[in-house]
Amino acid sequence: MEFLLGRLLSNNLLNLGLKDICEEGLKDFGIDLGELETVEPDAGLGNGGLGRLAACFLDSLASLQMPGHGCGIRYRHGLFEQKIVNGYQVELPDNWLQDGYVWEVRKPERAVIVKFGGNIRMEIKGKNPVFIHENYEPVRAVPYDLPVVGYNCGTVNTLRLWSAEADDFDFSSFSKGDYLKAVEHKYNVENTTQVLYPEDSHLEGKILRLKQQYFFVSAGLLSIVRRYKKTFGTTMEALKKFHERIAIHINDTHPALAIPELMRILMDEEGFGWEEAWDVTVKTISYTNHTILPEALEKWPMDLFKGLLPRIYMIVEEINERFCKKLWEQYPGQWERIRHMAILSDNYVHMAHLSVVGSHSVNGVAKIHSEILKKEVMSNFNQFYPHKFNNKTNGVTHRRWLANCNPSLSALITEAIGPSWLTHPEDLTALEPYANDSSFQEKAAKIKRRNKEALANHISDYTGVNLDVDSLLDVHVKRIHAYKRQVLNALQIMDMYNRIRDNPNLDIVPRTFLFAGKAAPGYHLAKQTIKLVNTLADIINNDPIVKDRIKVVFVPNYSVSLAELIIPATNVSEQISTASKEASGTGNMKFMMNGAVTICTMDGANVEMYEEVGEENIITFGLSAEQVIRYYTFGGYNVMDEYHGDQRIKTVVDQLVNGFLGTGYNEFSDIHHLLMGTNDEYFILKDFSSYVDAQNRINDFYKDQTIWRSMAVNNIAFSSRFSTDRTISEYAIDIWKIKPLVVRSGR
Ligand code: DL6
Repeated sequence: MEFLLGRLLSNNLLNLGLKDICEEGLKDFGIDLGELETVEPDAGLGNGGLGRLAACFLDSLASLQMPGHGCGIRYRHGLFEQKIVNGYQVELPDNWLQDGYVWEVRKPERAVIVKFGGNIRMEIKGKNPVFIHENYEPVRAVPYDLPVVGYNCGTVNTLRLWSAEADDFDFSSFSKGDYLKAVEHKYNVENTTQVLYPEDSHLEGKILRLKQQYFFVSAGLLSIVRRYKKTFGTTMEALKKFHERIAIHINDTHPALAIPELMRILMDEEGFGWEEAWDVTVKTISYTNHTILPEALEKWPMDLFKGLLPRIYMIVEEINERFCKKLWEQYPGQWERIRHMAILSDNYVHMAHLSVVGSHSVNGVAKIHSEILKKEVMSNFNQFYPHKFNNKTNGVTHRRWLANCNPSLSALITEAIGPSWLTHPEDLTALEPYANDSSFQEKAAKIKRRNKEALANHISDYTGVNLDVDSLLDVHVKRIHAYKRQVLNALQIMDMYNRIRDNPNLDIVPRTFLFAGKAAPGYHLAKQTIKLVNTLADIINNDPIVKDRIKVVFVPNYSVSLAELIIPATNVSEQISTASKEASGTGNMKFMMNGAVTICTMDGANVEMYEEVGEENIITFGLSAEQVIRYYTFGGYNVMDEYHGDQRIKTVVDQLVNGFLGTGYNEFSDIHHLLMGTNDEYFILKDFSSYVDAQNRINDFYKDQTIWRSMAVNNIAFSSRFSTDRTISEYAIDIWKIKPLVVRSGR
């Protein structure tokens, strides 16, 4: 449902091998390629990590010459534009299509009709029941195709984005003589793909979102089946082999309706019986879980679901009944267990349960996350279907996130080890000996400084803050969320500030704390966090006692393009989620590839980064996931012990509400409540002391630039496991059973 593409021009030129020559050629006309690139809108059709992962997958699929395509929604408005006014986030619509979009090709001749609402009539034909959908609202789904260009290999796959349009024929007959009704109908239909829901890791049960989900799933499946029949024939025999030639992967549960929709197409349109259709469906579909946060696990009220998708609801009911029967056979009398596993229960349709039951593979996105799924969140399902569960650790495309966004570092790497790492990222390990080579270290450090200068120019244009390019750049960029603990970072900055005020000669290296990220518009705590960071920036940056030794900056409107500017300039990457909560993280990998040192909890893919790079090149702190889970089981810890037991903690917590920040009680009351009122649900105060110690270790390492530079180079050298080339190869072999389709041998 999300593809967070960012800009395509520069990446496409890189993959086509045309970047250098275009840059040179444009120079002759006085055009700077970098400047030209900024004309392209940043396609923000996703909220964060989940959507960006999908975009990285597309790059690796094409670059590995795999026949794999994307299917999504052409939202007229992508993720909102963030402005900061008086320190507060203000949301503006993202009008990314206003000047047209050069990469898309509209294909009206491939449009399909998606049916909503109405009623189902059953007829008996021969001996079999036939279900007829009547009085439905037809919505025309028109595909827009974007080329996905592989790196140096001739493969161009497709990202097909569906747009809702009023169906002309029905439009005129239904609205004859009633102009207003006709306009209203057109508006309602086109509303379906009007906007991306801006909630990240939190889902609201809005009917329009369910409509979006069915819209793109149904359109996608209808077009896949149509193409399949055209290629392999329309006979029953051919269709029974569907799963041998087609693999459909659902990115979280947002497209889970693919399961009942494929059942519907096979049964109602192609004449399959239930058993045959179920066999093909389960063998075709695989599912990735991206979160264990309860508030992000999708469930739809049954009544809403049934009204919008009457035939799909009937199919889900039948899937549920058959599944519960099997559970009953295996666990006779265990009603509670069956209720917990049912797809339909407590008046809701549970989409994660549907996804597990209707697919042949269920994977988490980092080792620790997959284990938590198996042992905690989905332990019942893992016992029932042990063969389905597996892990596929996430990655990022190293071509966009190193080669393209950090061309100078990329050239330095190629100069040292040759260019093979572009297609074989595992070759990056050949950099290891350079970690202690002073000339390489020096060159890498100079590049980092130049990248900081480029970032400093942007920041001064957008925020008026002058970034000290000689300071240690400490970066916390991602969606703003309690579990990602931007608040923990803010509190340690307050503590550092208090220490400098108490002792103006405190021995610390100059540091710039950079934050960026969007808060969901209705998420007050996250919005208060943005205001807190901006308030700290105001106070600290203007305090003469601090004398520029620490600075705080919040860069507005975080996006893929902004990340491409920030990440190459970063020294320290903040990955400080409450252990067990961040399924994987992918920003962590991008920073590592660009030679930042990570400060982190042992959460998500941080654990595997630690395994790869070794404990001497990463800074860890805090509770383990096991400890966190154990605390939850026994009702948490007593926050008062931390508050009264550590004067530093008491001071910073009190400063949130005692006027120290120049604001009244209400300004940061949600944050204060998160810490003291919810008994510190995210273990912010519990991890505080160990986090401050870890920050001090950073300070000490950075003082010795030889050590620091060696850590930076080691991080690049050992980042190769986190390329999506590795991730995609694992999906291809273990789950999809697909092989490269060589167009032109270039690798
Ligand atoms: O798998 C991609 C990405 C992970 O790296 C993040 O750790 C995880 O939070 C994110 N999950 C979501 C969940 N949203 N939903 N549903 O965005 O996935």
